[in-house]
Amino acid sequence: MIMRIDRLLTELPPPSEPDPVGAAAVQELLGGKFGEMSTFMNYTYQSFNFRNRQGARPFYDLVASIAAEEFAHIELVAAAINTMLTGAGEGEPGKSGSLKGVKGTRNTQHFIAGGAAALVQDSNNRPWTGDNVFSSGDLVEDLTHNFFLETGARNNKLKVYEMVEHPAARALTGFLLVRGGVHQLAYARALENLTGANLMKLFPSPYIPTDKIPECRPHMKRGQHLCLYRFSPDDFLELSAVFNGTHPETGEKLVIAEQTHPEGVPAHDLPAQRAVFAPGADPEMIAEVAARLRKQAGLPAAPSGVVAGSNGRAVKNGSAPSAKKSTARASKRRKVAVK
Ligand code: MN3
Repeated sequence: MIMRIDRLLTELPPPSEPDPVGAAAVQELLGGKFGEMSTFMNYTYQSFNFRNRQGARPFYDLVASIAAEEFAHIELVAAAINTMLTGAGEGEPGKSGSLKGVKGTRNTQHFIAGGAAALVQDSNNRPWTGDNVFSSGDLVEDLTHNFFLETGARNNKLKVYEMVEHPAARALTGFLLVRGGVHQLAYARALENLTGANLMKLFPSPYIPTDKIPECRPHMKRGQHLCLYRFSPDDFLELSAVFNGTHPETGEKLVIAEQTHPEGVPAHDLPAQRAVFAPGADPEMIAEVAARLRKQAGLPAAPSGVVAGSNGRAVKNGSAPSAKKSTARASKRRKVAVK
């Protein structure tokens, strides 16, 4: 089973100038053959299908833990696409011409099938398919496939980085290049530990060092290029048996994070888009109903969730928490960390 935390893995900028054409290109990183849907579902099914997992425990733990992070990568790509689409199709619901601004865009389904939102499709609007999942049951084959998948994913991320200049796409690709690099390395190290074959020599990867990309550097400074997370308070404890050695680019030691998962940051509460009926043509009516139901249920009048403020800081009950409070929350999270 999986536990859900209402945070994004990294900070994305708030909506700015909409870029629906760029968003259509970013779709490749979500629903493309080498996109996050593919990494998520490949590792998820490989972990579901893993036989003799006690006998092969460190490898099972590795695949299962990376699968959990990939869920958060899908969430992040969707958030970037939604940010880029915000404002592109905003207008009066039901009025002729409200959506004419997006008539010529690359993926009109973003607005017709969706509410100015991510679809489970690639950059040519083809739906993601389970045919993209390879789960042979053979550990060496599966790990080799995963290494190749991460290598292709990194290639695609670099091309989208080169193609799309929207700040949300830049923040997204900068982060995913760093984390995808760790996953690529994790599968290479697992194979090397299992068979002795060094795949990093077979594929000269990455072709472009991560530290040459400005949007990657802040994440590297925080050590995000070196660590794996377990995404579980008590399970998947054997990662260090296969994820070990040094980073091929920097020579630094690879580590298992002390925190079970990254602290994460609150997502921006993207505004309603009435012309595409998201979350409806009359969002105020939905908010009124929610407020009434909240009252009937004995909940506080203000929503309990946390969203990002316009300055990127967490906002709860309409006000940013003090630095002291958020530090206390971070240290509380760290306490559940297992060495
Ligand atoms: Mn990923």
